[in-house]
Amino acid sequence: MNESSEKNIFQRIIDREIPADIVYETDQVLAFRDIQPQAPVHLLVIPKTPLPSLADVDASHQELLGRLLVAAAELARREGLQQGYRVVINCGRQGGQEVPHLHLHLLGGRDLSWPPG
Ligand code: DGP
Repeated sequence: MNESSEKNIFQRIIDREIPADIVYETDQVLAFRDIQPQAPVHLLVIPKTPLPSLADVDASHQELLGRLLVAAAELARREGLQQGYRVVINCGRQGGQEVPHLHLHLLGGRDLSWPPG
């Protein structure tokens, strides 16, 4: 298996090996539109550094996690989500996480029900 085939799909987006509709980028954070949107606005906000899931986070990631949330809030403003939105982190198999690279879902543009299924 070569290095490229071992990468998860989000790492390949970070490395520009596959295309994505990128809407935000800093030195540490990338955001792009979800390929299977569950709402009129559905963005994924990810760290550029490899970090499989929230379960792998420790105190050394505190600043990075703050940056991800600040990016989500900024993007919600940019996307016109003044009426509200939801930020979701799926963690692990039972949490519904499919891609093993930490990501925040930013969902908005419609009424969102609670609790999730
Ligand atoms: P999760 O279940 O929390 O791991 O969500 C993964 C999300 O990633 C899911 O909503 C679909 C999205 N996704 C999967 N593959 C791609 C891709 O190649 N490009 C983009 N833009 N999104 C993807």
